[in-house]
Amino acid sequence: MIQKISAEISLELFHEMLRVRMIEEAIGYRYAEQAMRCPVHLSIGQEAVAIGVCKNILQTDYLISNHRAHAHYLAKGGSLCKMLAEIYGKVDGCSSGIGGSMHLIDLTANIIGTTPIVGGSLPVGVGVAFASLLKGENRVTVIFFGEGATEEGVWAESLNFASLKKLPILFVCENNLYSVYSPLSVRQSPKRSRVDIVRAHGMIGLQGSGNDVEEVYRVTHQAMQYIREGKGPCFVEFDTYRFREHCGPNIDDDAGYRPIEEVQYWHKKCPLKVYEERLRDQQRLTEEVLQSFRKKIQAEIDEAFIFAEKSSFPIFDPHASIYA
Ligand SMILES: Cc1ncc(C[n+]2csc(CCOP(=O)(O)OP(=O)(O)O)c2C)c(N)n1
Ligand SMILES: [Mg+2]
Repeated sequence: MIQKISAEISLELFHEMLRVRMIEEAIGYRYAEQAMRCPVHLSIGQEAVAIGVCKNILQTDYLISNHRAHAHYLAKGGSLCKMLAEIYGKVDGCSSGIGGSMHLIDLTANIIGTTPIVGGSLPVGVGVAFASLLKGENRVTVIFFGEGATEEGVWAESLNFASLKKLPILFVCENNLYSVYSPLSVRQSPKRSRVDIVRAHGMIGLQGSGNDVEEVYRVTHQAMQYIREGKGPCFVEFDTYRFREHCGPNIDDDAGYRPIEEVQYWHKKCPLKVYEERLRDQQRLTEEVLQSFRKKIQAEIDEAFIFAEKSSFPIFDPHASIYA
């Protein structure tokens, strides 16, 4: 496993997490204007998983994700302008304005799609990887899903087929401990280890802290080496926590389904805050650099919102194909 992360990579990891955080905070802030035309599932608090994973993958690799996909899409190099236009339901959106936040596609970045059917990203990603293998491509397919997806039957079918065919897949489980309002403890036995399930299918399974971007980067690096050597699929599970409500821009700490001590514990482990402190201690990040990052990102966000607002609404044609 790689031990040292260069100053250059660490600043990039921080910058990319900050960018995703600022973009989603802007979406949250402007959601009340009611110009966004779809529900949004924000990844605020979970950025380290998307960034640490995607730092290890190439533009040519494929990505499939779920309903909570903004961070994955942005980390993989999807266009921000097109993502915001999509959320605004506009024709210049990455899915022509008819998909919304949960159906993001950017084929120029090899983001094949995102799906809100829990577990749905699994078989779609397995199919993409199988097709890629048959075509003789040398690409990895990365599949993101929440821990809720591991309660769906299709989870077992996907693991079995991926392992049987030694498909080049990185399965990424973002375990934020909740499926909507239900904690993991009322859904899965404490003895049910997802890593053990994966291993029972003859696959490699690794775990790490999803709030430590360097740990996510290192664990994923190890997994990707194995996959790129043609040894078959790999599963990684990262523990993390969402800071906003399941769906929507609000903070719902007073809703009562999550103990306040638990919320506070995870806020102390905020991936951005923790990493900013570490980089400052290591003298890799100065106040000046931080402010220049913020300024540049804010300018990009402002421009992207203007792009989304100026774009027009699509004229719905049920026979049109965005793949044409
Ligand atoms: C098959 C299916 N069942 C139920 C739902 C409703 N639903 C949408 S998101 C969600 C929670 C999924 O939890 P998890 O996979 O852990 O992802 P998270 O929202 O925590 O990121 C549920 C139950 C759905 N979209 N699809
Ligand atoms: Mg979850």
